[in-house]
Amino acid sequence: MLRTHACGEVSEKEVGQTITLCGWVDTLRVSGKISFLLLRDRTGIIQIFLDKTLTEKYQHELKKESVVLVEGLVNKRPDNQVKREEKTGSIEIAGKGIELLSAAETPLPIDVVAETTTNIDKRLDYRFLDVRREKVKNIFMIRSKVYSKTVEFFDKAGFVAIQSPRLTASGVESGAEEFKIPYFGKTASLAQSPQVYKQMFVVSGLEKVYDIGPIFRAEKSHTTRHLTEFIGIDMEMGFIQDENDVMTVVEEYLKFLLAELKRVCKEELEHLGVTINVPKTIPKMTLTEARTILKDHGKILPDNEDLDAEGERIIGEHVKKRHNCDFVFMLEYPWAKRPFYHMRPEGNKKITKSFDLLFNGVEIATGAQREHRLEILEAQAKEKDIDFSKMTFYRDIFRYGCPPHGGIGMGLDRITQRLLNLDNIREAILLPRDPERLTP
Ligand code: AMO
Repeated sequence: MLRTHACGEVSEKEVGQTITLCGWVDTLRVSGKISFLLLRDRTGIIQIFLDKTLTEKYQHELKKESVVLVEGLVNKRPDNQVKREEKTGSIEIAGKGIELLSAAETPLPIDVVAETTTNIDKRLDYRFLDVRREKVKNIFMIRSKVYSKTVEFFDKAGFVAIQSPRLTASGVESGAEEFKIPYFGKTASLAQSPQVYKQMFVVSGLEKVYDIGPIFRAEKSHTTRHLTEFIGIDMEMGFIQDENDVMTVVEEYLKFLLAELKRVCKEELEHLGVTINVPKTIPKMTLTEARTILKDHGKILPDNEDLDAEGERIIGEHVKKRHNCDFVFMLEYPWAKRPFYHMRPEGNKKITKSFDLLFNGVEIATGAQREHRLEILEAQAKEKDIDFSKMTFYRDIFRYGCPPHGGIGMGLDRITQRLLNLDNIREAILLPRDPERLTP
């Protein structure tokens, strides 16, 4: 490796040692004939003292954001010089030699400063520079842990990781718009969900599967919660009694995830000013109950309608007040609004055995028990005017021994957005895709 230490990891233990650091020039403060270089890498910022010779040689070369290698001696700093923003505040490096590895052009296209006034579009155009800001970096450090802790949970809970195809012959998620692309003289669709495949591999005998990967939706939505490409966390499990079994696993997952994030992302969360509340249990509410609450807020939700964004917000606030919980499972969605593969309870054809999960008043997941009885599934498809005979490979799943099963699809980007109270989902994904944005 080029360096012996990372900037944020040098401590008083290294005093007296000569070390090598690499990083970006955060600031160069020239003070008369000497200067102080604040060198930054992923772990933090460290101060390097440059004497007259090094200052003369480098003061015009060390432009902000240039990448340098510094060799120097670790010294203890007098207390009165310690700057709070520097993680390694009690020590500084006496520079012995500098090598400019890559000069940054000036001016920088966006501000690489703690608080920027650059608008989000410009920041996204130069996302690799935007991520050099600590706040933005922390969002992605936390998102990375949301991903890895999700894998850890499902792995420990006995789920099998599958990676289903994203190039598909036809759409698999009824209701969601498909991106069509040319495919060797045919037309393919980019997967709008791994729905078919996760059910298929429960039926294959793997019993419990999860699939984390990109999902494509050709929706012309210009909202703060929709993307055309997002990361889905999908799971499916067999031999369930009903949809409550799925919700139980999801509750365990969230408790694990949030407790682990609190533990492993302590510093990042503190820096972002985010407090995580791990729920003891997640309350459940039917849409019928929600209708009454909404009515009290002057909002009418018709029988066959889904919650809209405002409805979700009102319910989220109600649950927070009543149960002191950031989450709520919403139950019994109307058949009119759910896909044909959701199971309906015995004796009530108007609702489904499905649920949504709201996090701080925004939907982050949809789940259900699936209809596994072929004749009923065929009849349900017919009711929704879907030609089931054309869905041969989906139909086959139910023909050769299919356990009762159910699952859920969650959005990694939405979880991150809600967790960190970000106004816009675009802040929670490195390179968002929406109807206007296809670059970088
Ligand atoms: P659904 O379409 O509700 O359900 O999607 C599941 C979850 O995916 C996320 N999501 C999105 N995130 C960002 N941008 C979008 N355009 C977007 N669309 C959806 C949300 C949402 O809750 N097959 C079912 C899941 C299942 O039943 O298992 C499905 O895809 O967080």
